[in-house]
This record gives sequence, C-alpha cells and structure tokens, in this order.
Amino acid sequence: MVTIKYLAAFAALAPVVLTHPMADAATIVPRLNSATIFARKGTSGACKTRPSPSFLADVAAFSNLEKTHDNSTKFNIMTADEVKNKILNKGSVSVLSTAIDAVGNIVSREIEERSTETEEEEPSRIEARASAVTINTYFHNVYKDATLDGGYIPKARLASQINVMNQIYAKYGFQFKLVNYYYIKNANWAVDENGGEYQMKQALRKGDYRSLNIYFIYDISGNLGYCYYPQSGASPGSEVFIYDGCTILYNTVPGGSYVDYNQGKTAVHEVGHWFGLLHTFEGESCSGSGDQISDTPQQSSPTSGCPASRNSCPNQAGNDPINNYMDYSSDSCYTQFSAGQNQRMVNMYNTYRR
Ligand SMILES: [Ca+2]
Ligand SMILES: [Zn+2]
Repeated sequence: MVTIKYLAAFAALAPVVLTHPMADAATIVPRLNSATIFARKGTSGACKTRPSPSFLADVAAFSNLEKTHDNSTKFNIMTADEVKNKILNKGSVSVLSTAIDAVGNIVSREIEERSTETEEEEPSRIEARASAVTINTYFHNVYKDATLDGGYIPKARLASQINVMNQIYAKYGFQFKLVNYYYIKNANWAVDENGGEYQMKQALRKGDYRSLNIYFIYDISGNLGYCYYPQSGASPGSEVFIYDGCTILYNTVPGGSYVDYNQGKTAVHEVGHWFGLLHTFEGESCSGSGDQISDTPQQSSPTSGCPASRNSCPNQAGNDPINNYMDYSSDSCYTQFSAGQNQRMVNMYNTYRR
C-alpha cells in the first residue's frame, strides 16, 4: 500500500529526471537560483529559498523508504550500495518499477534480518557504520582587509570552529579533519552579492566531492550562510562540483562579533545541508511532507531566537523542534539532530559522497 504511494510520487517527479538528466547542473548555473541556495537568516525573515524539484525527488525516495519500513523513529537499515542502486535506477519508468520492486524486497529482507535484533542495538549499528567517516575539510577565509571588522578570522577562531563541528557531529558519526586553511584578501569575493562566487570557488576549491570546503566571507546579503545539497553528476571540474561547499558569515565563528550567532553553529547548520538535510520547517505548512523526516514535528515557520517553546502546528503532534540544528533558532538554542536526520545524513553521504 505504501509502495503504491511511493510509486505515484516518484512517477510524478520522474519526468524531471527523464527529460533532463543534468537538471541539477542546469538549475545551478544562475548562482542565485533559489532552488539550490539555502540561507539561514539571523532575524525572523522568511526563508526565500527552496530545494530544486529534482533534489526533492531524491529526498522523497529516501523518505518513503523510511516510512515504508516503519512509521516510528526506528532506523531504516539499507546498505550504501542499496541506496546508491536505488538512486541510479531511477532513470526510466521501466527500470523504476524494477527498482521499487527491488526496494520492497530489500525492506522486507531487512525487516526479517532485524527481527532477531533488539531495538537497542540499532542506533549503535548506525553509529558504527558512520563512525569511520572522517571528512577532509578546507577552510577559506576571504576577507576585505586584515582586521576583525574586515572579515579576517584569527587562526585560533578557525581552530575553535572545527572543534565545535567535531564536538557536535561526533555523536552523529562524522568527524572533520582540517587538512588546510587559507587566507585570501579579496574585497570582491568577500561580498557574496558581488557575484564572484563561481570565480572564487574555481580558484579556491580543494579536494574531491567527499571533501568539505567552507568559505568564510565578509557579507552574504544579510544571511548567515548557505550551502549546496549533495547530488549526482558532481564530476571534478563540473559546475556541481565547483559550487559544492558552504559559504558562511565570518563573524559567526566562535568568538565572532555576531551576537547570539557566534558559537560556530551556523557552520553546523550549513553542513547539515551539505549532508542533505532540509530545514525542519521545509514547505512552511502544517500539512505535506515537510522535511521528510519522520521524527521531527511538523513546523510551519522558522523559529527566531530561542523561545521556551513554540508550536506552529497546534493540530499536529509535538512542539516545534526549536533545538534542532536545521531550524533557524539562535546558536544557544541548537542542541540536536534527530535520529531520523542522522539516518538521512548517513544514507545521503553514502549515496553521493562516499
Ligand atoms: Ca518532519
Ligand atoms: Zn539552512
């Protein structure tokens, strides 16, 4: 029954994939295409950005598999190869139905395998799989002038930033190795709205698609940051590959001057996007699929600041996940990813970036 829903949802979205296999790359070309940019605002401004239809189709595939398996927050146990196979097989309708059949079989088989396990074993199994993941990371500080007010970040603060990322992501199975960091004085690139993003990244991007590049710059038109979701077609030198990475406001690093947003958690939020996570208020509605994570409550608008509690969808279960890194709360409010988000990060990383 759920499989039928999955099939219908996927069939409706399939033409995007079928008619233009490189749709993701095409939609990325105008850098300001809102379909591929994600912003976390420091104020209560509405999110002006949305994921591309093709990325949502990918997310839907992950999401429906989880819900096919179980409506609770239990982990869906798929191997990376199974997930990858599912994604690669979506190219045509005939193959698609085969893939869905295969997915159904996979889920059934996994349920049988899991029937001998205790529930307590599942999280550790996920963590064990993810714990080996160390992500080569490159920091680029692009500043206007070498002062604290000109976008320059002292070395000690860059070190604090990578430490915050590692402390927070450790329990979700990811670590970041700061391979190198670079200081670039460029007043043009330091201001995002000047439009130099692609040129900057062509010049600066390091590593492969598994590597994380973070550009700490002077100004992002009032936003704290943005990042790119993982996707296929990211061959080295391609536009998808060049654009990949996170751009973050320089004074959000630990010790920075941005009050309420200077514990380095903007980077944690943006890297969540890099792993494939949507905002918890995605869709900004009390109905619909939201962030397509089953254990984050439905949320119709972003949180601002750090309220004691908030409930934007009173008729849906649960209060807003104000402590979730993928909301818009202030840094002190951020304390967690959900188990479902953790699963999604692992699955998407294994599918696109492994
Ligand atoms: Ca949710
Ligand atoms: Zn965001």
